[in-house]
This record gives sequence, structure tokens and C-alpha cells, in this order.
Amino acid sequence: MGSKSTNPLELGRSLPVPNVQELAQSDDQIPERYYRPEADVDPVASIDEDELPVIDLMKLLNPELIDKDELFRLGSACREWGFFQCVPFHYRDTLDTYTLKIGKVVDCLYGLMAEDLGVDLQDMLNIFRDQIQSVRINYYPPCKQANKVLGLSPHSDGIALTVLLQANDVHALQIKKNDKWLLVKPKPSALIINIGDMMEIMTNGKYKSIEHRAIINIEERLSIATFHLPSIDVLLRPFPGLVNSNGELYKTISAKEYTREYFAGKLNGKNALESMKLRK
Ligand SMILES: O=C(O)CCC(=O)C(=O)O
Repeated sequence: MGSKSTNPLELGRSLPVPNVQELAQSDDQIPERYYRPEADVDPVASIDEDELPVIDLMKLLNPELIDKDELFRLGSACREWGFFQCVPFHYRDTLDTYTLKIGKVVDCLYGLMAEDLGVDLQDMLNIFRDQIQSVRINYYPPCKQANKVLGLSPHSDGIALTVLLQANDVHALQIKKNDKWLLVKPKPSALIINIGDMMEIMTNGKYKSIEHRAIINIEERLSIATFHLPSIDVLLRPFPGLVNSNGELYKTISAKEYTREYFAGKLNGKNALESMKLRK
């Protein structure tokens, strides 16, 4: 299983934005499009309410010596949180080497997820044989009116698995948990992993693709998101064995069509995934 660097841009892309570095340096008013009054009033979880599950990759890397408790924790994180942090990870590379290493971490996670779900490993490997990897570098400028704007609107990811690295020590990622926004404070050198919409469909809703957003701070912030999805011709449908008496919960759709629909929806909460549900 390897990651293929295909350019999926012809299927859609994030909205183009003006140069935010210039914007941050100017004393102009914040443009209307960035104002998000709800950012200031949405319910936010209290600081110590919860911590994103931490998974120790070292305990899971050797297939002969997998720590079953750690595997159980990984499975629960995917089912109950849709997000977890992986330690340890040391980032001192060029972007090329970094994405290559991330592809390997992700391949390893697919194998572990197959084991957790009771899915045939070969079925999982077949889906991701020619997987596509794409990278987005997010720059969030410093802002004096940080509480009035959002850096990234609430959305779930329209892919299978995302790996996020917060490149400096400014916290801004918030995930929706129990109807409140919970601020993620990753451990030093942790990768943040989240389940995307395609994985939720393929696991028939067992793993959760969770809404998240990024706030703005008075300090600048940089994050690197690496997205992984199956080859665009793959049909997204539940793995055999994950459909119980409730049947399939989502429409069957190709990765290509789902990607088109996702981008047409313009980062709007979980709308794209909701529209795939067979029962509301
Ligand atoms: O910068 C972050 O923490 C969130 C990034 C993100 O959600 C994305 O790029 O889709």
C-alpha cells in the first residue's frame, strides 16, 4: 500500500482567499467575509473538561507484539471521538520527506483499524492501494480582534484520514464534542489524526467524522494538514461484516463523486456527509 501523489484539484478545491499576511499587517477593518459573530458565543467546553485521547504508536508498530489495550484505545478514539493524537513524532524534515513518512504512518493505521474493526486486512489494503495524498498548509495570521473571526469554518473532512501537525505552539483547533467546541492542545511532537467522511461511510458509521474548526489568536499559527483518500474510482461502501440488521447507512458513491459534492458544498459543517445518509 503506498501513497500516490495525484492532483485531485480538478474535482474541486478550497475557496481562494486574499493574501492574509498582507491583510494582517494592514490596519484596515477586517473584511466582512471573515466576521463570524457565532465564534464568540458558541458553547465552548471548559478548559479541563476533556483531553484528546493519546495513542502511543510505539506500542502498535510491531505486528507480532501489538499491545491489545492500546489497540482498544485506538478503536474507542475512532468510534467515540473521531480524533486522537499520536506520539511520538519528530518533525525535522523537508515537506517531501514529511509526507512520505506520514503516508507510512497512515498505512500502518489502516492495518490497525482493520484489526480493530474485524475487517479483512486485504479488503482494507485493496481500498487504499493507490491512495491519494494531498497537503494543505494553513497560515492563520495574528489578529487583534481574534474573538470576532474564525480561521476555518466548521467542517468535517471529505476524505478518509487526515493527519495534522501544528507547526508552532499556538492552539486553535476546536472539535465538536457533546455540542460544545473543545480546544485541542496537542502534546509536544504529537500528530493529530482524524477520521474523515469517507471512513465513516466505509465503516458504516462505526468510526466518526467529526466537525471541527480553527479559531484565530493574537499570535500567528501554522498547521500542516495531510489528507488521504482512496483512488477516485473506488466505490465508497461499508466493508463486508460491518453491516448489521440496520443495513447500509449511506448511499454508495465513488470517491470521485463524493469529492465533487464535498467541494461544491464549500466547507459547510457536515452537510455533504448528511446528504449521503439513507435514513435521517
Ligand atoms: O489548522 C487546524 O488546526 C485545522 C486545519 C483543518 O481543519 C483543515 O485544514 O481542514
